[in-house]
Amino acid sequence: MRNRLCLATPVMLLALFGGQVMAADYTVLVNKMTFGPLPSELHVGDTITWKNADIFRHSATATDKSFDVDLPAKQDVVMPLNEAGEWDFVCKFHPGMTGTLVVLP
Ligand SMILES: [Cu+2]
Repeated sequence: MRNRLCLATPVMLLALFGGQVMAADYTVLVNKMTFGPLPSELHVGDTITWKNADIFRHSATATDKSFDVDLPAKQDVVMPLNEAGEWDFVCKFHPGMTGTLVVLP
């Protein structure tokens, strides 16, 4: 029992604090025609759940067209982060809605 604990602890710590070891899901609230704050520590393998609380359809569309996520009214849409990079994005229906997505390796 004691040996098993000694082995398990470093693995658990790595999983908890390694950042890149465990994928995480982050929720970004889209509300009142605004994208909520994006997490600062997004990594490849994580997912974003866009939660559109508005009665309007929105989108999260990269200005370089790398991604284009449709966000129907009152729905959640999951977006996997498959690539590291930095993208400015906009709602294609409401060009005043903007944000920047930064994904670390
Ligand atoms: Cu919109």
